[in-house]
Amino acid sequence: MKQFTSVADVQNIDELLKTALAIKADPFGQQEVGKNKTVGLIFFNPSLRTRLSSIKAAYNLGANTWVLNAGADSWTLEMADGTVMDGDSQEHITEAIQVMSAYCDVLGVRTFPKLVDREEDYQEVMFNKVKGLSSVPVVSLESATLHPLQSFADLITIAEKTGYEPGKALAKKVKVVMTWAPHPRRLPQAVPNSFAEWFSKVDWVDFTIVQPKGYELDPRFTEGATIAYDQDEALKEADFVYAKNWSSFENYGEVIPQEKDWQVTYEKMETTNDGKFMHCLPVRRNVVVADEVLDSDYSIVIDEATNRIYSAQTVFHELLKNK
Ligand code: SN0
Repeated sequence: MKQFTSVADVQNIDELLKTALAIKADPFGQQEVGKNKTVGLIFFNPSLRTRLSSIKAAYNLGANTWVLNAGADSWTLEMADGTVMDGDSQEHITEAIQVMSAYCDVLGVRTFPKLVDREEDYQEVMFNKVKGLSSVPVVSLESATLHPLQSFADLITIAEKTGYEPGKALAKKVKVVMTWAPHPRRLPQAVPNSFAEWFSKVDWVDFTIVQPKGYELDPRFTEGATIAYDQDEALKEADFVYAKNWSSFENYGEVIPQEKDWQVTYEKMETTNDGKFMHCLPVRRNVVVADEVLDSDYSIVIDEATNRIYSAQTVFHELLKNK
């Protein structure tokens, strides 16, 4: 693995999953890999799980870390080329990234979309700029359109809960349903794009995306998935219910008012195959999902968040092992 920006950087998903399960079983067993190595983490946007799980992952590997909240605890960075910097921006991204990548062996970067210009977001202008300037391998800590560390943690979680062992087929495919859910703000498509991109490639999963009309994701990420519009129908017999809000891809960044309530309720979970409720967090209680679900045995959101450590640790392991 040369970088980790999408599932396309993974040669073999099953092999990576196998490595993750082995690392989780013996989390401090690979400390030679991280010895004298530094993982740098740059956040252009807020984070709780990604930041802390990445730090923990690096420590487990014997590596050290630094974290920079760009703009908040650094100089204000200028992104545009060719500007006359006589305003508020104090340092250009060109120097900043070259310098920061000199201070680490792997560089994690988080950038959110602006949700204004679809082309700009989907071309990953900001993320690619950082990647182009970095002298070390880059890891996505969520970019404008993808969140691969989250999807990989979701895969580890689903594998654990079903008892899937890499290389060994299950007796029956696992039914995973990703459902759109309401939210008061306009959110990125990164988490659902990435989940769709990963799970469309997992051959032991039967993968459905259910959403209101107008919320179809970019078809480049959903190829192979079953696309549905009736939530009650889709949730029937689901083994995993993966809830997430996202804004419209077609009417870019917009929110389309809904007549039906798409919140995941206890009643809806009861129609599943004793399904497990998943969400990447942070989650808006009683908007996206009812308290009764989150506080019940249906919910595995904490297991999912815990596996963020092992998804990051596996990725850092793969990027550092040959350095
Ligand atoms: C982000 C998103 O991409 O949807 C990060 C998820 C890992 N979520 C939010 O921005 C939620 C913020 C809110 O207002 O609830």
